[in-house]
Parts: sequence; C-alpha cells; structure tokens
Amino acid sequence: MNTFPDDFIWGTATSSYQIEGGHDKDGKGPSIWDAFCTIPGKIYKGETGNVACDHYHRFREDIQLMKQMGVKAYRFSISWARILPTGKGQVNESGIQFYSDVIDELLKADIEPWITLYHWDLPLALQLEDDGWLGKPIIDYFAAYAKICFERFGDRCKNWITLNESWVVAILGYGQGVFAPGRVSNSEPYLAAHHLILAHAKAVHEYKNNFSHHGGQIGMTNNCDWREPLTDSEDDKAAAERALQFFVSWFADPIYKGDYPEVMKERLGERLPRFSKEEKVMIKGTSDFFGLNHYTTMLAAENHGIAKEQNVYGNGGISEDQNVDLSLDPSWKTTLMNWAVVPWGCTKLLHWIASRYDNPDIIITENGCAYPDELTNGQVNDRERLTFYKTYLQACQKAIDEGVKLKGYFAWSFMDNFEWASGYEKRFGLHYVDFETLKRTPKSSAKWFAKAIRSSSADV
Ligand code: PNW
Repeated sequence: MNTFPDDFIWGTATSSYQIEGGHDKDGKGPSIWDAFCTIPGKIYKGETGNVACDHYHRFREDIQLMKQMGVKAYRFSISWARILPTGKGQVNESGIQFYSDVIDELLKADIEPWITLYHWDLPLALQLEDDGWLGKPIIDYFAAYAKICFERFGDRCKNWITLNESWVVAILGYGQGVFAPGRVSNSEPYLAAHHLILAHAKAVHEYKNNFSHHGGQIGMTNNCDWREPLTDSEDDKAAAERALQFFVSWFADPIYKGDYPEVMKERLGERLPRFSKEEKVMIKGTSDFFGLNHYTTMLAAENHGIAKEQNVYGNGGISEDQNVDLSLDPSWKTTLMNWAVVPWGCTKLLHWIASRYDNPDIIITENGCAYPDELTNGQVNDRERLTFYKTYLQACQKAIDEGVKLKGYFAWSFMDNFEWASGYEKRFGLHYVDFETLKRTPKSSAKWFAKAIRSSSADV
C-alpha cells in the first residue's frame, strides 16, 4: 500500500458565506453576496445564504464531526463584514469573538486552523463607495482588514490564505456577471485582478513585516483546471498552454516571476494594466506555498475562426481573448456540475505547476465533486464521490512519488452548503445537510476519507 508522507496535511474546507448563515447577526454588515442573492433570477430557486448551514450557531457540533473524521486541518474563511461591518473603520467585537471561539474549539480538537481572508463576500459598503475591486482604495482596505485578523488571530492561527480564486472573482464576478457583484465586461476582469494581486501582496508584506514572530505561513489560493491538447498538433498544444497561462499564470506569474505572462500582454494590449517597477518588486515572492483549487479537465484546441461563445461549461474565461476552444471528451464521466472526472489531469497539472514555478510547496486547498445525494434510511451512499476522492488522491500520490512537493489536501467540502449561483441543489459535502432540519449526516465518502487519513493512504 502506498502511503503519503507522515507530515501530509489532511483537511477539509468551507467558506463563510456558504455555511455560516447569521447574515445580520451581532453587528455583521451586508456583503455583496447578501445583496446579489436578493436580485431575482441570479440564484437557482432564489436561495440565499441567510441561514445556510447555520454554522454560526452550530460550529461546536461541526468541529466535533471533524474530530471524529480525524482531519488534521480545517480551512475556513472569515467574513470581512463580520469583522468590519462597513469594510473599514470600527471593529465589530462580536465578529472577532465568533472566529476566536472557532479557532479555540479547533485547537482543543487538535485541528490546525487554515484561514482564508477573502472568499468572495466583500463588504457591500466597499462595493457601493469604492467600486469594489475596480478601485485602488481596496488595496489599503484589504491590507488593513488583514492586519486586524493577524493581530487578533495570529497567535493561534499559523496558516493564512489571502485570496480564494481570484480568477473566479474577476471572470465570474466582473466578466460573465454570474457571481457577485454581477458585472459584465471584457476589460473589468483584468482591472479587478490587478487590484486583487496588489492587495494580496500588501497584506503579505504586512504579515511578514509585523507578525513574523508568529512563525506562520501565508500564500494565495488559485483555481486551475487541466487543459489537455485536443490533438497532437502544435497549434492545439500551444492553445492548451495558453489556456493554462490565462487561467493560473495570470495570478501566479506576478508572484513567482514578477509580471504577467507575455502571452497575456500581447493579446490584451491596453486592457491589461501594467505593474510599475516598484510594484513588481513588491509582488514577487509573496507566497510561501502554491494554494491550488482543482476540480476538472477540459480539452483545448486552437480556434481557427471567430472565437465561439461555446464555452458554456462555466470555465472558459473570456474565450475570445484566449482564442481557445474548450470541450469534453464524450467518454469522460461528469459530475452534477458537468465537470469531467479526470484524475490524470490532476497529476499533469501538478507537474506543470512544479515545472513552471520551480517546484514550490503546493497545497491542494480544494478538490471535490457534486452528486445528487439522497438520504435513504439515514444513509447517504455516495459511491461516486468516494471513487472521485480515491482516484484523485491516488493521482496526487503519483505526483508526489514523481517529485512534486505536494504538502497537503483539503476536501471540498466538509458539508453540503450554499453553492453560489446554484443554490443548495449541488451537494459537495462529505456530510449531508438536511436544509429543513439542518441535521448533519456523514456520507459514505466521509467514512472513506476518515479511513484514508488513518492509514495515510488512498488505497483503502
Ligand atoms: C470553488 N468555475 O468555486 C470555490 O472556491 C468554492 O466556494 C465552491 O463551492 C467550489 O469551488 C465548487 O464550485 C468555483 O466555474 C466556482 O470554474 C466556479 C468555478 C470554479 C470554482
């Protein structure tokens, strides 16, 4: 049986808006997701995160369930508007208390907290007053908010992630308009991304300059799927490479190499903002690990005509900018998100990252799948999810054996939750949540994952 390294970080993950509820409790301010969910037609069945899993009131019970699974780490995010109801200024002490209690409860259960500072729920005030990620002021506001979190939680939390999936914020929030704040544009995504990267870097410097005595680590999490060339042609290989660069190098190149990829500069011209010399220096080297959220694989081909609007799988980016046609191999199985299950794509992506970025420590901060789970006689027999985890973890193990420095793996998600524009229909959890009674039930995949952790192997 192949085993993972002894110090491998086994975890599960969630995010504030998706699980907490308590949307207006104890002084919390509204976020852009609170507002976005009130717009008719934006969210499947008009659902909201107002109550979600009610983790705000049930976190002790949830942490007990994590303890029973034997997870070593738990990744969660802080709701900025719970800490700073208007995004800046006065701190809301009840918000501090909530996360402080969560951290203490985790430590009591021997679980390491991994905090994400921004998982998309921007304080609404910052959107209305300063155009959210489109304005420069957000860089300072984010760093100031981060500083408060380091001050209040940094003595007990040693693992920090600044931003979750800037690609989604930029493309789905400011390009396709399907996520908050719902803007549609072919230039705003690049401006929003520019400010996201600068805000990340500033927060990291804040941490490194003033909190190094905490001895923690800090980095950024990006999402990236694998892009497999449709054919062996040079054109298709170049298209797949280009698609990966537009996806993850957009954010990772500034951090690991000091600037945006050439191919983006060439193709985007004026729409891609430029970093000053000082900014490039400030950004370079601001990640202690490569945080990766990975879900799926698509085939990539050079587009020989006018870029088609056919990238309907949700993750094509702004397709005309890349000039890449994306498709699925009909033989691939897909999940409820219509995302293909291709474990070897995970191995290939890990190698691609290792080779492009000089073999950094990589942490898979999310991997998982949605299936139409049902509770029958008190059981959820999610065999497909179990197979998904087994085969993706085996794919991770293979990459490690081949020299990739993959240090940890967080299953998305600890429990079913509010899946953004898809509402509650898409269940990603290891635990089934009955959204009427809010009762949690471990699925068979949760039991399997617990076994894998105990034996430190995916071959169980
Ligand atoms: C990630 N796409 O979202 C998020 O980090 C989680 O909050 C979310 O629940 C999870 O993955 C499952 O969706 C994504 O269209 C949303 O490519 C959309 C895409 C990718 C990731």
